[in-house]
Amino acid sequence: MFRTIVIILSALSLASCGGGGGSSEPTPAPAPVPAPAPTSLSFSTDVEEIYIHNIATLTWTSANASSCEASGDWEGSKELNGSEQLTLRDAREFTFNLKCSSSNSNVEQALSVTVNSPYLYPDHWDETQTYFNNVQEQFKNPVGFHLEEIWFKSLTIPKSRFSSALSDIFLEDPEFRSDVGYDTWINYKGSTYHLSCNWVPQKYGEGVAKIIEQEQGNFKNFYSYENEGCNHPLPLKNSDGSYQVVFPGHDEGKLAFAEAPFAPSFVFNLDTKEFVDMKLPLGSHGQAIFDYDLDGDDDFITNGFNHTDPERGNTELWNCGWGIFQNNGFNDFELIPLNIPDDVLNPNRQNGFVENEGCGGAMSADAYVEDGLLYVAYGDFNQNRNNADAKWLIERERNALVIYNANDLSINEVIQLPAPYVEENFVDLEYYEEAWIGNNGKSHDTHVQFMDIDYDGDKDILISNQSYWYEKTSVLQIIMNNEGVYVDETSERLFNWNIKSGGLHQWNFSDVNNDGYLDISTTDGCGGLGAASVEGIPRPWGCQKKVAVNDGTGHFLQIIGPMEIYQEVDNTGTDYTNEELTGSGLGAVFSLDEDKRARWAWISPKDCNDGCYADGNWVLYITSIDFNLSTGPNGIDPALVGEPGFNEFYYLLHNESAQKAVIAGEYENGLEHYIATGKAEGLLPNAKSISVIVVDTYDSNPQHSIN
Ligand SMILES: [Ca+2]
Ligand SMILES: [Ca+2]
Ligand SMILES: [Ca+2]
Ligand SMILES: [Ca+2]
Repeated sequence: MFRTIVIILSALSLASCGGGGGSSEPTPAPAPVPAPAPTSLSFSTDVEEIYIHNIATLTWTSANASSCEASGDWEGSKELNGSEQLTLRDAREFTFNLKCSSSNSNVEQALSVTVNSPYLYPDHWDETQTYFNNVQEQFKNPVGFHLEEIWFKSLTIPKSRFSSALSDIFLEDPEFRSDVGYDTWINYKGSTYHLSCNWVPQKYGEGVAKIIEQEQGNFKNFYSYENEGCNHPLPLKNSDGSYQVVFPGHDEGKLAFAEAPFAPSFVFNLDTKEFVDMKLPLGSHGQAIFDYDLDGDDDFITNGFNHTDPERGNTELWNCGWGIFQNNGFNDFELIPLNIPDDVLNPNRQNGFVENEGCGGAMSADAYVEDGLLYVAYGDFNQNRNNADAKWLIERERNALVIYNANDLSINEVIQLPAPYVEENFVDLEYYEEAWIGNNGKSHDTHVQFMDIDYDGDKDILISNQSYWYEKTSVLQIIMNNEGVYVDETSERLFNWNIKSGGLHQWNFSDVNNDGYLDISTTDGCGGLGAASVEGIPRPWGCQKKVAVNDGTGHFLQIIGPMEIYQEVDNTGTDYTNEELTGSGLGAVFSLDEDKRARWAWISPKDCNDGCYADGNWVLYITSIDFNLSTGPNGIDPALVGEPGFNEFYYLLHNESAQKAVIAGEYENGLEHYIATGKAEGLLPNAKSISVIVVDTYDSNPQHSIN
């Protein structure tokens, strides 16, 4: 451009000379100084709003400039054209000024980038701490494990992330309620089914099976089936992806009428949405799903299998009470009796007793098959007391692991498990009733599950230890398998964990935060403080509705509990002694839908709270969280700040320097510590380099093993 202008100026001079015609040499006129073009600048950013620790790229192009200078939230001399990546670490509005200049003009532009914090903390620690302190004052024994602020604040999901959709339903049954019954869920053909069934204390044959179908938080259908009683829905999955949901019969309401707790069993067909009577009474207190014949179709083990006892008018005695339901298709099971060590059966009691006759028993069990052996862990285990030749000597009131030959179910080995946590660690424990002396003991061990919770390749054992006394307590006992030696590590492995809660009869394993490690969702009623009453404790506080994440090495921390789930109910009711308040409606049934979104379905009487009956009018709630749970602080995705895979619980638990720094207030959470110093120091952000993930991505259904 400049060159072109010069040439034009020269041509004008020549023309002027030609017009002179004089004798002297022409004198060139002085060239006029050209007016320089003004400086210009184009300045842009690729993002206007980001989360902290993310990068904004600034790009600029100048013209007619000899220098560029940055100011505001960046500084220094810049190239005339360029781009720069800036990692913005503070949550605020950043302003970037760029001024490009020549000798006689300049231009300045400003950009702004809004930087947000993704962190959202719960605001109810003080409230929660007050409840724990008030309850603890009443009791000699602990009310929970690791109830420190750091675990609550760093990982609890804030109440503000929950919301509920309400629907009216009608069901004319005053006994429609949760207790005593437990729940689970499955996802099937795009829908999520929340499954529950119960029996009613002191009432004969008053059970109801309840199934709520929802799709992405939208209520679709409610299926119910009045029955004599049951307490655990068992969704059995087949290798072809189909399901049948078995509701094994169980009605302890009959005990008040001096009858055994047998009740008809039934099965739900997910395609026809029909309940089908199995014509099979059971007293199924405790049971578990496993694959007995390793064919990919779920089978289950249960007690209460001896309904054909001739003393009850039946003709054939199968066994002492335990058995396996081998799944051969919809409502098609082979029933396989299973003896407890030292059981002695009597084929025909009409002919009198046989030597050593008698049955052992157990209230709960889980099983798995490996290398030709069937492993069964029994809770509230006891052996045949009449057997003078008892072969397997397990102390009274202790739980046991029994190893059978899988082909003939003969017993290979019996291993005594550590004493129930409460019996070993609590003071002044009492028996629930005399009949439990020497049998159940001072703990009621209501549920058992094998799971390799620390991902080291061997199966650990979880048992629910309850005590039904003044200090009503539910402990999830964690028994680690250390190369065949079983060790109680409960108190080291549970965090932010209330044990003054409902009876903990069931929990499910699913990967709620999508890191490949199975987490726990617990389910039970709102037993809470039992007979005790503590001023100002809201009723939902004692509900056994936890979601707890696994750090990848078998430690579990509660991230969600009843105070977050039940935000719509009246929290002011505190009367634990009023029978009316103990069980109306359906407690929150957890699910993880196919999009990995955590939801709860629950039912409450319409326009009345806590214990009333609204003439069949109920409100069905579907409570959802507004994001997918992940492994960062308070469940956020750590990728939001550029650290995918970071696990807040693992990091704080296993890196003491980080934990101390956060407790001291030097960093707002573990992730901030990691970004600031821990990463450079080589601190581990998760368990992945030290434990073996068996499945990278679980589906959203409950998992029964990690084989
Ligand atoms: Ca099977
Ligand atoms: Ca026990
Ligand atoms: Ca293990
Ligand atoms: Ca997980």
